[in-house]
Amino acid sequence: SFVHQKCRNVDVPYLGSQVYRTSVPDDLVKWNRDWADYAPPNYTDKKVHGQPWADPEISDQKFNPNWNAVDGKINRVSFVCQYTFDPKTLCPINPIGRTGLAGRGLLGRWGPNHAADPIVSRISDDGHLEFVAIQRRDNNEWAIPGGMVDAGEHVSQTLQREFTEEAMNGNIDKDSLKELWSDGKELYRGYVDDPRNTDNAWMETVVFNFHDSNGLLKNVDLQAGDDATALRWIRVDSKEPLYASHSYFIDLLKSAHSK
Ligand code: RP5
Ligand code: MG
Ligand code: MG
Repeated sequence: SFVHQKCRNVDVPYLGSQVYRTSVPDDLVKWNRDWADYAPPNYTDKKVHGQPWADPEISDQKFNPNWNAVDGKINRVSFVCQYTFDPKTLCPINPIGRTGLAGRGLLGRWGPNHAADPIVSRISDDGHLEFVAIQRRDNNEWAIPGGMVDAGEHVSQTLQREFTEEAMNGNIDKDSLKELWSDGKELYRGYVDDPRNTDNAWMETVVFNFHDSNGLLKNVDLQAGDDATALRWIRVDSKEPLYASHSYFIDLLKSAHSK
């Protein structure tokens, strides 16, 4: 079964910090494997505290979320399973297993943090399937231009908003891509092996493909914006390393187009 890798990296400190994860061997990822002395560092970035997009501390008396449910405007349902809780800290437990770090790191929500990933694709003039990729400002890796689902936002809005922000530098020329957005196909929904994941907070996403069969993007100025510092088309067969689980999502894109 699937074990996460990128959120167990011990070669570098956790993004934006000096904190190193406890090294978790493959065979001790699952929580049901005994590891009596497991005591990972507890780390939540200061930037997270007090943000409108972030939860309070678990111990905060005023914080009474509806776990495993749509909690007002926040989706706390996991695509993976009904998550459980650490009996000592009462924090939600990563359904894939240990990551070597407790707390939330850079993530705002305890439990699932929901994102959406728009894969905008086309066939190049010389016949290759390719997609719009951006370079992330936080760690310079190439990625699908995805982002977090805002409170109360519908996933279909997140997909368009994030693409517009990160790959069109905010140019709101909505109508030119109307046809593209109306014909999305879901490729994936579930856990993301994101390097920011912790034992108590993790990324989940919905991945949609918007394939430009009609050359609509020829009339659109693609340009990196917001959290993206560069943009380019990447061929699906380039084997180029991508952020988090994004290579897997591109494999799904490839299969969807080879049918
Ligand atoms: C990944 O992080 C998701 O697949 C999505 O691409 C991204 C969302 O986070 P930000 O881009 O907003 O940092 O796990
Ligand atoms: Mg974004
Ligand atoms: Mg993003």
